[in-house]
Amino acid sequence: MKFLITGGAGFIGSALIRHLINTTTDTVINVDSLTYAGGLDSVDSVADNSRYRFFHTDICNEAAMAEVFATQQPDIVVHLAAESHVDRSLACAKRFVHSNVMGTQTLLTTATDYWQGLDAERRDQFRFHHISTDEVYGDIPLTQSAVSENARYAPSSPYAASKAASDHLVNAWQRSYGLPTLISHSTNNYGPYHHPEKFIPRLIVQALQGQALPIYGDGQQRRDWLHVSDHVNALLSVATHGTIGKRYNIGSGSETTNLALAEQLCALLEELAPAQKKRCLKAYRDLITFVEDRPGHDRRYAVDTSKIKHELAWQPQETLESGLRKTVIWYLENPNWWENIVSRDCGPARY
Ligand code: TDX
Repeated sequence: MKFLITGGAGFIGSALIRHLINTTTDTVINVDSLTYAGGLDSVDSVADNSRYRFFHTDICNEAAMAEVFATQQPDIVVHLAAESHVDRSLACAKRFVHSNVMGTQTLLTTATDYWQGLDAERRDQFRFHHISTDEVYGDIPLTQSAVSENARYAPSSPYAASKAASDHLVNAWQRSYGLPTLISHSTNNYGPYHHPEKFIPRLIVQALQGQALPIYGDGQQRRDWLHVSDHVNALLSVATHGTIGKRYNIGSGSETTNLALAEQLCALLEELAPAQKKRCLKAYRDLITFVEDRPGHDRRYAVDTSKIKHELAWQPQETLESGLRKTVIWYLENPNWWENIVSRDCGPARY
């Protein structure tokens, strides 16, 4: 099978590519525009494989995308390319609308043109899997149970609104043109090659540098954390066995507050790289610093994952403890990767 993966130099896309090249016989076409958040070092280990191809292409470039479809003839598109950091969307929403909304529309248009030209058998087998987020459902009060795929959309941030808009486009292309689409809504991911602007890698990297660990507001916001390897398995199940036109929630069920997570990370770091040995003046825990809250900050995300578990027999393999431990070890063993990123100017990450 030939996978066309957009955003394959990003955090989740690169994990998917490493998995496909290392554990299957599938071919991977990686399309990425290499923004500040993407780097080919995350796919270095598979770059020489004959089943891997890279195109330095922006999904907003219709002619270039049409060319990729025509020459590469993919069977499955997994659309991960997106601006993804909520704080950046608050600082500059335009980029998010451009990449996430216009980019998805362009990709849908080129994919549909290509799909309509396939022979009947290949047209039947073709899939367009769009990767969405649990953030499209908005804030889920503590008194409410986890939401199913039937919950109404109520995005809070410009990022979440841009993802919601792109989901609507995907559904419209399915309904209007019959494009065989699927959508999945994952909870917060974490794992190797995660850009240090995001919460977990930011805390690890800043702790190791003896810097303050910023907790927005009171730190009582709740997130469900999914190891990226579990997400990769889930999205392959959806892309290859999901029902056309359906949406699937993906999550681990490890809901925790940001403050509790920060404390858990500090404890792991003390065990694996004691602060005193790293010549930090303080214990990692003492670096925790409450800072101004994020505007419109959602207090809680919580998705009901019964559908993917029952229909596609998917289960997460990592617990939060096992996944965090592996992640901390990865950051300890790969300082060159994150030092290179933190030394670069990626522009303002906060509003
Ligand atoms: O320094 C920080 N301090 C802090 O308290 C940062 C960066 C974050 N936070 C809080 C905000 C959130 O409540 O931690 C939580 C997680 O923050 P992020 O890592 O920025 O993730 P979040 O805003 O929850 O969104 C993420 O999950 C859903 C991804 O960035 C999205 O792309 C994904 O769709």
